[in-house]
Amino acid sequence: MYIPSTIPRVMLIGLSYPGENNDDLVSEFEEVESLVTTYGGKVFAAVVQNSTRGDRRTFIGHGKVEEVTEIIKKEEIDIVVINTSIKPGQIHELKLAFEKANPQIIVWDRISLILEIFSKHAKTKDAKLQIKFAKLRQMGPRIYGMGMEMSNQAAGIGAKGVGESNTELMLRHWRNEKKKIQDEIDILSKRKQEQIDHRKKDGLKTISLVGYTNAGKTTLFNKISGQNDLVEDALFATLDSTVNKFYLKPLQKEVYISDTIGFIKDLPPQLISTFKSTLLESIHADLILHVIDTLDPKIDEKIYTVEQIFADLKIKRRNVLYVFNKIEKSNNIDQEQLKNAYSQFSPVFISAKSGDGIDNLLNIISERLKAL
Ligand SMILES: Nc1nc2c(ncn2[C@@H]2O[C@H](COP(=O)(O)OP(=O)(O)OP(=O)(O)O)[C@@H](O)[C@H]2O)c(=O)[nH]1
Ligand SMILES: [Mg+2]
Repeated sequence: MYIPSTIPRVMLIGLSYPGENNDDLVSEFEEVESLVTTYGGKVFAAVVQNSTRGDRRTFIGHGKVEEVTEIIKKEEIDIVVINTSIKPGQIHELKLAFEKANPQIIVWDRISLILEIFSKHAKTKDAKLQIKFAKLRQMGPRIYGMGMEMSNQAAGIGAKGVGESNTELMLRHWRNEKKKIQDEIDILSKRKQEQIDHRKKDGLKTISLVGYTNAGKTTLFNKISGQNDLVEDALFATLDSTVNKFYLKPLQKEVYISDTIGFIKDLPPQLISTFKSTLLESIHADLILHVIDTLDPKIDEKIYTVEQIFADLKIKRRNVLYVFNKIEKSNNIDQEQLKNAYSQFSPVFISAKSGDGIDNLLNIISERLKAL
């Protein structure tokens, strides 16, 4: 197949964990590969490194660095993605080493890759700022400062204070930038909070859709609210949240519904706190629909991941309703077993695609909202 050169050629470095079986390893690779696809790249090579290696300087260790460098050259790799989170200094070291094979090489860890995806898809000012902030934090003063050094050279500015070393200068610059963005985010968050309060005063209830990425939240959002938002078989297409008003027939009232970013395993806590402003909408909803892909072989693990994030965000469990989606295809799934396992979350079974179970879901939502 002919691949145009505009599609970045990506190499993955996966981690194998002690006691991990092959299936787990394969599914981790599949997940990171779909992240790469969502980014717009294509995977041309992959290697595995033992997670316990943890070399201080390069994380993967000297031997692996050599091996990867060889492959970068042979496969003409543009981006190397290491599927875990590592220190900015280690990313820097890896980049220096891999530059021997490709002077333009880009090295990302898992968080950087996620941030790049968000960057590509962010539409609102709020989302863009949050990403900028997370990236800044992710890079750390040294890598961020390297960009500054170059731009200062180019612009001929030597704005160094008396007795200030380069490192101090970079740190100061990095801190100032962070503060500036944080202030802007705070202003927007405040405004958003005011909108939420305003809606509350209207007396209209809000329901929000949350869940693991690709569960079908946006499909359900479109189905219920009659919107036509982007649905993609891709991991979290967007960081923005969308709110729409619709008439909830059984309740005979209008309600708000919000759709937002899908969660993912290993979304680092610092990212969650950065995206809190985006998630405000969900946190403050009267009812949260946790949308679940019933076809997913890793269903329990993904439910658990989302639960963990709920806990981080201090979302009350009694506000959560489990919505098992994609049932039109899940012939082999034991609904009774899921019902029993998650009985405390009043599980509902639907297909956002075919419309199966949607009327029942709307009835249940109405009952829950009435009871508030
Ligand atoms: N078979 C089937 N596929 C569905 C159903 N609902 C959604 N999908 C598919 O699942 C994929 C993901 O759907 P989205 O609605 O974009 O999922 P999402 O939860 O919004 O994903 P993120 O925004 O990435 O978090 C798409 O390919 C949908 O067509 C369903 O009821 N049945
Ligand atoms: Mg979506």
